[in-house]
Amino acid sequence: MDGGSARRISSFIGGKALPAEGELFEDINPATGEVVALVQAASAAQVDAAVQAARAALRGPWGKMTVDQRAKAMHAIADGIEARSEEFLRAEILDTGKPVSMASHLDIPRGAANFRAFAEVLKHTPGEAFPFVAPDGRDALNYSLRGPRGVIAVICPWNLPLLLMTWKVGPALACGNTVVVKPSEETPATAALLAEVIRDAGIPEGVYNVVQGGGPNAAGQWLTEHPGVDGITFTGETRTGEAIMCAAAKGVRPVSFELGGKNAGVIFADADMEAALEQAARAVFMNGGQVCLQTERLYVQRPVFEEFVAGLKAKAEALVPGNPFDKGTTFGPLIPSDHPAKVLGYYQKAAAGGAEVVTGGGRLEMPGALAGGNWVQPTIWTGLSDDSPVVREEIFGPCVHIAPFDEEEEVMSRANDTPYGLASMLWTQDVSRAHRVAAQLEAGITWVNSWFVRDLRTAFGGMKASGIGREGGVHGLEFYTETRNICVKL
Ligand code: TXE
Repeated sequence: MDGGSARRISSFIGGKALPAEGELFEDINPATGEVVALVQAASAAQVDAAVQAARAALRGPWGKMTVDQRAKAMHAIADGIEARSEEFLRAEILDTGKPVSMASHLDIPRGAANFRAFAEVLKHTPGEAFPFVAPDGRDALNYSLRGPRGVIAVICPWNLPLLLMTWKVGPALACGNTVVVKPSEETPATAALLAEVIRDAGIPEGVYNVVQGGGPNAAGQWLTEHPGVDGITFTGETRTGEAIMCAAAKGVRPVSFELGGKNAGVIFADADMEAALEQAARAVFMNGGQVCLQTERLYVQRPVFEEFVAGLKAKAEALVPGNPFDKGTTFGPLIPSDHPAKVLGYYQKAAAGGAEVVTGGGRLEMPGALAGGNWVQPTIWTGLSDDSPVVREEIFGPCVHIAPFDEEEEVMSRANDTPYGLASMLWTQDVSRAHRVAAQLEAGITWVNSWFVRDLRTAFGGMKASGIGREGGVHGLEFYTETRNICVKL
């Protein structure tokens, strides 16, 4: 097993890594259960120092850069990630246990792409200016100026650590803000590596800071409650979003949230079955089911129900769990050490609730060094009612419930009957129906005959309890910038 000996990871404040001493916590490899690093937990005073460093950097050379200069800096950061992509890959795999086949194609390249995409968005975003005649007959010019919001707190989850962190840090820096990042305590490594890349790219000290540690009564809470923070962007659980929103209420600070989901996929009988099965298998099992956009509820039209269930079962059973560094591995473990208890709890609830377990339903016993990892079986159920907790609550594991449906109207109301509204997926070869249904599904993003493809310039975020605001392209500017209105009498 390519485990690596325990190393030290620390916070990064004002251009310097803190000594890895004081309170330390363990960073665990979820594939094996081995400790891969000891992480220095930031104290309240260190969180305060990080916010002060970020504020000071706003007043320094960073605050005076032109858009073109910042865009160049964003490309330099992307170059740095690409130059050290093997290190990022290894760090991400040790923290998450995700297969190298996925991380090398998705997580690390997107880390760099997020900086490039927002550099280009900023360079090409037009301003607004309106010449008009004032009531006294004199000409006037009214225009807007966009400036950075200030110090942005970036609170990250553990499922796609580099990808989701850079999805926020990229636009924040491209807009001229400074950031204090709080990576998940489960996955601290790539935020620390990114600090080195950003320093080496010549970005002024204090622009990018990292505070390591937990959420409640720790770095996360201290950061979001800090009055020196001007805005908070967060991806994670809806209840955590509520807690952060309470913290943000003090000082009336804006938030941008992408939260939980219970995403539905709808398969009509006329779907291209092979393609639908291929993508549904990704939508359910990729990253061990730990992607916010993943499908946990599938509705399949009755004439193809049996065929679809059998097809997805075959895909689930063809997944290859194993050492994440092996190229042939296609299925990884759950990430946090306490996550199997939550997911297996739902596996038990499903069985107790009378589900038919089509495949899986328990722990996955792994050999050798992998025996101590967080492995659960890819699982498919049928036969539960729509009001079962398994069908209503976010599980965030490699599992799905499949239910049959008859009519379009019926399936839309069932798909929308959820407090969440993050993503949905729809398979049909009827173009009119595709547009009709997509427009009525209550989700921030709907994929038609596809899953997990998106142009980074489009709006991304959730409806209902799945979030507030939209990030992506120019849509993120609402949060990452402040617009000032200037009116000049000529
Ligand atoms: O998430 P949290 P957890 C879902 C998934 C999972 C559940 C719990 O269902 O089982 O959330 O996971 C920080 N103030 N998702 O507990 O709590 C925390 O330190 C400030 C969905 O890991 O949302 C971490 O950095 N920060 C999801 C981050 O919030 C706080 C991705 C995420 O932790 C805080 C991950 C506080 N009071 C889990 N409490 C998605 N939508 O992608 C926690 N944090």
